[in-house]
Amino acid sequence: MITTEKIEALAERLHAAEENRQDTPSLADDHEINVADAYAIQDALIARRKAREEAVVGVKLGFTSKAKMAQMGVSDVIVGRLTDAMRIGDGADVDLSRFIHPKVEPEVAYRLSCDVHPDDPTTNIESCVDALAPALEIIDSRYRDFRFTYADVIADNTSASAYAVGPWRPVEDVSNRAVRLRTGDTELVGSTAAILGNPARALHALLGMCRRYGIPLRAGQVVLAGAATAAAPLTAGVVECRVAGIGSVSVKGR
Ligand code: OOG
Repeated sequence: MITTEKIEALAERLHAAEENRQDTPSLADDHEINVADAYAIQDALIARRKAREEAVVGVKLGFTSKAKMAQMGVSDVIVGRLTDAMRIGDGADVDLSRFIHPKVEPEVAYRLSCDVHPDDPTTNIESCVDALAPALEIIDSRYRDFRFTYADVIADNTSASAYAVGPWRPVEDVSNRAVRLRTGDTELVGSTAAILGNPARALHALLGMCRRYGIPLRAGQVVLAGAATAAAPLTAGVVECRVAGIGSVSVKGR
């Protein structure tokens, strides 16, 4: 376990990288950080966003798909926080100059209808979900060349940077739906089954992680269940995620 001073210093380094749009080397190059330290750094990073008047509006899962695990060379699920400053309207423009080296991923979003109490063993997270939607997540690792260890990426709030959610609709089983991510010159095709076999499983994984790391889940928050394909570079032009039977969401890079 590293000291509180070290946690604050490393959070400051990642926060400055995000604010200045300037990448930074992996923390693991010169620090020994375990997973608990990494979540503590993430907490300190979120405290800085709150000090900047941002509100936490949801959570996101990462590495819920084998394609993403293989792309980034890691093997376990991670959780990060979404703030209101990260939200982009469906169809809205997104200014590419606010990022370092953004990538985009097609996802499924869930909406929480009640506060979830991770410590209560009787909690049924699925009964606290009232809607789902197609979603796009923009990841923008603060690390040089997206090169990071498992602890690094947790500390960096799991590369969370921006997201857009399409029209909400009632919850249904979306365990095996085709997912298409279309950007200017790339089309990636996958399935919701890539998300832990069924995106609903991501909710259970989330509950376990929130229990372990003391992350609160509140009514109205959004849960991004994780990418259904590998990530594609975010470039100028329209980017669309379409999930069979539940619709689409897009943003326009400028
Ligand atoms: C980490 C974030 C991965 C996902 O859906 O798997 C992620 C990264 O690849 O930079 O959000």
